[in-house]
Amino acid sequence: MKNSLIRRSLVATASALVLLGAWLPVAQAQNKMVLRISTPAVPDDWHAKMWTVFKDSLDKSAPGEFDVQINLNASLFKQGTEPAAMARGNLELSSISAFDIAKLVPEFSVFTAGYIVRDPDHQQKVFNGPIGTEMFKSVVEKMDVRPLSTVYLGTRQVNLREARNVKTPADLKGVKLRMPGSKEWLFLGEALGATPTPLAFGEVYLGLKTGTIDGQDNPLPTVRAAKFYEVTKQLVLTNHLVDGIFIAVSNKAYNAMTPAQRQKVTAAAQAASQYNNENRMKEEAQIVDFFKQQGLQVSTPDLDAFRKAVQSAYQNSDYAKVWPKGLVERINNTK
Ligand code: KDO
Repeated sequence: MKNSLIRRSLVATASALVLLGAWLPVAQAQNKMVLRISTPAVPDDWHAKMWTVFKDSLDKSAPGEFDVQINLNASLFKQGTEPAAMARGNLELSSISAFDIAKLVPEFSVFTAGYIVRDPDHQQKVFNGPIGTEMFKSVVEKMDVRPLSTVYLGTRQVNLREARNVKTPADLKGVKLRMPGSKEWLFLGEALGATPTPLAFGEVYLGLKTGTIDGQDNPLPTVRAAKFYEVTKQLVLTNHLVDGIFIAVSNKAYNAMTPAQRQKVTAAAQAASQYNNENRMKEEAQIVDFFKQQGLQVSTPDLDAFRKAVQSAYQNSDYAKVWPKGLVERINNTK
């Protein structure tokens, strides 16, 4: 009788311990704030690798507090749908482009215009100064997401399937130039003189290979990382857009963080951008030789002709009508 009582209580204690053991890790995981990240970037590109820097930085500064989940290749959300997913509460972080922002904050289209931002240093000064502060305030209010840092995506160049003599925008007439699928992007392609064709980033390689498009535009480190050089013959160094993306967190996630966590997440985003920016600039400075070795023709067009045509296309467009008075001058005067 006594023995069976002892046995029963031992069994009960053991099962309680087993239950507790199974439950504890769940509880710990539940206490961690999940930060889902989605980006179309390919693993070998700097703005994909930077997310590992973000994760490592947070794991160090806030051990056990966040569960950072990185999803590359647009495997979680389609390119361009990330801001809406963040606003709905289905995604916590992403890198959003000026083109994504311009859809909801029209004056942001100034940063989708070719030949406005001069170089990566100018870009950082503009976004880390008063212009960035004002513009990001509108983003927080109108998009329900908060930009945390500015990532230099690189300087966009034209990359063609078949080589041709391109000196001025007129030489791109009829060229089916792939652009990401929004009207702001298509306008840029048109301003360059081409026939813009919308296509998601993940479909560009095949489009170039099969000839459904004649070319695409992207910064050179991306042309390497996504292997577009395998299916194209020419790079035309138009330097038409010093492109930026912004590491952004949903307001919902940000508001759920403690002040200390917000500060750590912001610091991690800044470390990630810095890693990207330094490596990308270093690579851009020496990457042309790589393409030459791969057999690509690398040509420099008449940059003044491109600059004049693109700037006048924007100045005469509806986009420019919503740019606050004096903004372009303020951007130009940022040194
Ligand atoms: C592209 O689709 O060409 C683009 O460069 C647009 C950027 O805004 C960004 O989405 C980028 O693709 C992806 O991150 C893939 O590099």
